[in-house]
Amino acid sequence: MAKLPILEFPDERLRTKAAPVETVDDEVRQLVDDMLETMYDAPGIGLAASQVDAHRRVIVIDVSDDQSAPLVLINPEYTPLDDEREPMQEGCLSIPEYYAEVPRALRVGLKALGRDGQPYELEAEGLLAHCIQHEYDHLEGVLFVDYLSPLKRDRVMKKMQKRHRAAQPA
Ligand code: GNR
Ligand code: NI
Repeated sequence: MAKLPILEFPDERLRTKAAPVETVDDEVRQLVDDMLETMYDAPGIGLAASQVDAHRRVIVIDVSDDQSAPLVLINPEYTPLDDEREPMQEGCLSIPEYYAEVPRALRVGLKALGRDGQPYELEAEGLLAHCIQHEYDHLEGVLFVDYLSPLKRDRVMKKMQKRHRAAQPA
């Protein structure tokens, strides 16, 4: 397994729309395993392939407290199960040290392929439901700051530019 570098906002590669996986082969399983290692190391509760510059429809999630419940979502599709949207504080490994409330469906129905290539379905609520929607957005090139006001998004942009300048002194 290998830890992969995570792209950071406003890197334009995060805006790439991910392509469906045609076959869950060794290469895809390797990507899944590397993504799990990267997510656990970060640490985060989810990671989309887009964030590690692999533009395929692959997501890993683990919302457990002890890294005991890895979920693999390949070619995921979800449907909101409520009309209501519930705000929840979100963060993103591609936008470090920034948190904001994002309204999302409280419950979703999910269909995806697992690491074994077999289709499965589940219903999720709360944090897991939010996380599924956040990760799915990454596959579409959407980031949670896109839901904020232009003023707030501008502030995040400046903060990240400052962070990247600090990381590469002239
Ligand atoms: O680690 C993460 N925490 C989180 C908290 C609330 C809603 C979504 C998330 S996902 C995030 C990791 C990440 O950036 N995934 O793309
Ligand atoms: Ni994210």
